Amino acid sequence: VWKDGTRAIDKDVPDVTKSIINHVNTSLARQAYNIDDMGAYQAVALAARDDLLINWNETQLNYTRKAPKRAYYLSLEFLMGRTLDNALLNLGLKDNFTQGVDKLGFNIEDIIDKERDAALGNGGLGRLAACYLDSSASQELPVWGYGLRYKYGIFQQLIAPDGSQLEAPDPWLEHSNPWELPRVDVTIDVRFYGHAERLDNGKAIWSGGQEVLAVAYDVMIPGYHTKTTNNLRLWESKPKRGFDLNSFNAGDYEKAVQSSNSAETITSVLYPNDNTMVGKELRLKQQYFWTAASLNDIMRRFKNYGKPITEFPEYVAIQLNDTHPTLAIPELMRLLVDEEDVPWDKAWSIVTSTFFFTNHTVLPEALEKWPVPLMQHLLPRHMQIIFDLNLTFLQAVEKKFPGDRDRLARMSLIQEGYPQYVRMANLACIGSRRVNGVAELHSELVKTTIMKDFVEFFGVSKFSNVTNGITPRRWLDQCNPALSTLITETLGCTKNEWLKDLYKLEGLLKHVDDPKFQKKWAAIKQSNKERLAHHVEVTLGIKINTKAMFDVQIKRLHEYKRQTLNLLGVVHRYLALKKMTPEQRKKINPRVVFFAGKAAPGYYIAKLTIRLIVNVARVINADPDTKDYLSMFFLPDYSVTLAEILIPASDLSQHISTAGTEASGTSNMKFCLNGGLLLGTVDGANIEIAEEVGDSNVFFFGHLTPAVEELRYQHTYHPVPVEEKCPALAAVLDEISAGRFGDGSVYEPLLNTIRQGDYYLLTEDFDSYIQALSMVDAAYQDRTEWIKKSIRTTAKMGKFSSDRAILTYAEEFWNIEACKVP
Ligand code: 26Q
Repeated sequence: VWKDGTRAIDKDVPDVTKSIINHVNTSLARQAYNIDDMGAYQAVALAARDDLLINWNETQLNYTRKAPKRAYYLSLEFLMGRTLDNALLNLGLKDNFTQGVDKLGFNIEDIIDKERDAALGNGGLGRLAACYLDSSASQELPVWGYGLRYKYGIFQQLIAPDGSQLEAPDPWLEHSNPWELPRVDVTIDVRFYGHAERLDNGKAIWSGGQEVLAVAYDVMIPGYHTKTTNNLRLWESKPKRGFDLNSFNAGDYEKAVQSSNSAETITSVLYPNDNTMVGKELRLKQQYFWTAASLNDIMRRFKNYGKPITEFPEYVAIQLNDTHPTLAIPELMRLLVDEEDVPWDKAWSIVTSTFFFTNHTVLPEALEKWPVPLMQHLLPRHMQIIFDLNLTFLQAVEKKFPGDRDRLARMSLIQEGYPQYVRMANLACIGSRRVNGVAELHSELVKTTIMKDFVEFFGVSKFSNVTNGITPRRWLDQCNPALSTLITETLGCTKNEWLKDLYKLEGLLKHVDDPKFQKKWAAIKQSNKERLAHHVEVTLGIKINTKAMFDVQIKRLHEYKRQTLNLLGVVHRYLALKKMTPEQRKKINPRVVFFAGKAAPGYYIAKLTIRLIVNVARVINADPDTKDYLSMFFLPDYSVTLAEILIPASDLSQHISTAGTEASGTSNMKFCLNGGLLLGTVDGANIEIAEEVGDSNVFFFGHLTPAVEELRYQHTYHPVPVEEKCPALAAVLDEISAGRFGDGSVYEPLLNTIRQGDYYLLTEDFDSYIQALSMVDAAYQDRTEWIKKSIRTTAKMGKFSSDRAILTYAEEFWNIEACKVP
């Protein structure tokens, strides 16, 4: 029985073994005595799925009966990772399954390890969506996710012999996926191309073109210790008609299957770009296919409530995860005006009461814009709607700011030129009730930069902040079970209580000075470091000194995230070590620096950065003078699952973006929750983390956001050579150029981004970065003080639970309430 009085699923150990054996015999059609770990995983997953399904059915039935207002989270990315361990923990069945599996002669951790990640996302934005689903279900909120069922998730990363990144496909569905339920009965027609004919009063008829089927696959999302099990609906594209019979009968088989192939292509692969816009037609097709199918589905469900269409916003809230689903705005207009006969103005008021828009970046290269000719061709009716909306909108702007032509040009949904472009952020803004950023600083930047004109037009109250969060279930209880147990013992409340009210972690502060507690805390960190070292030894065949400080930077490769700064810092340290005598070196604390992360396949500089990291690592790790004091690793194929091993093992993590560029960051929260200290710039959520834990428990460096613009101006119009600006950095660059880490000419394009222009301001921040690293070294010398900082950090992470974030969305934006399963 859970604390709230609801019953957990009853499944004792004999029930568990019975159910697993049953699935081996029936679902897998195999013999129980002849099963390997992979077969065992499949049977165990099916056994857990049975329990999820019971809860899922009851939850959905309850929603249908009670007909509450619902919220929908539209995201092109859901970076879920593995499911089995999470499902067992949320169901409260981990112990019984562990024992049951043991009785059958297997080890639960080995079985868990057989599952492939569901990697339907690039990075932060996709993982945030996954954390929000976990929190919605855990808070018993009627929230569904909508996304695409990509056949291939984010590519697998390999490292070539020369150190560069190679990409391989991620066929994650090769083995059947027990966590999805195909809903062949839920299919929706989606139209592309064709012709839109205007009628009176704003209506039109859209016909012809290509029709594609969207087929629903449902993924169960269990809440932590609650019956509520929500739904993530992913769409797969399918041809509407098998193949073109006319061509087939004429003997042209290639042409006969062409159009069905093009239908299947839509959901074949996740675009591997993160924080850069790529203007490919297929990507726009994905966006429309997904928003059209989702809105149609949402509309059908709303109609089952039997309410008048004008009450749509009383029962439906839709959150747009960045601009990727912005086509949902003209699509809902089309459904209301063309298909439901709602007058244009009424339709617009329904639309603008339904949508909410989250912005995740202010970087200009990441803001989505689509060529008008492309959109006209693919979605002729939507292009009409956008032009009509724009006309009315610009008239209103003109009325409020008469004669301000520059303002009109900036605010227009259309960027003029040849070709014209549709500005998706502007459309998302005018079509939504509220707009939010993802951390305090970022939300201020949204208001003062990309949305400044819109703040002046709509008023500031439309714009706000919801600082991101992470689920403590996956990012502490699941990935760091020993720490979770120690916390539960220490706090004197149940695990359920603190995992659902993370502010309770503050209770750890009482124990900061207790040497026994400190010792246990340190021992857990140590064993997590050994777990990581073991993993690296098994997968890469490399031995790691676990007595060293583990210093970790894991995130997508991007110039603004400045992995290069970290790398150049390591080279600087290496050169300094080389100059020391053996006696001097002995005083140095050994350090192991870990990097991991993928580069977009078309991002040349990011890929070159990986290549340099790998080749610097080779030289440093092989140098007998220094290798006991400094080593460095690039761990290939970063994933949610690898993060779950790396994060609990880190002493220090780096979040060192140029101030004002990282909207929030969420791994910073994960490291701190696991007692890793933070080395970072005054950017994104780093600032709020420091506010919580206190300045003395984080290591900050670098210029602040307001300085960045001025410095960039200086770099452009009054450049100063690196040798003058920052001699220490110039020396490092020269060593690389001179070939100390392999042919230096290979890296010139990367080094030149710093020597010329230096848009991300490495030369401005290098000295203070090196200084911050020395302060880290000094702090690590006093191990007891370090452990205290670590405890204090974890204790103050309450704010960063995604439960807090999702409740803010639910209460302040969506106006939805918990809907408990009776
Ligand atoms: C857009 C158009 C075409 C192709 C790809 C894209 C695209 C895809 C992914 C643009 C952006 C993304 C992903 C962005 C992202 O992950 N942003 C991160 O979001 C996190 C959650 O809010 C923040 O913590 C990070 O700071 C932010 O970088």
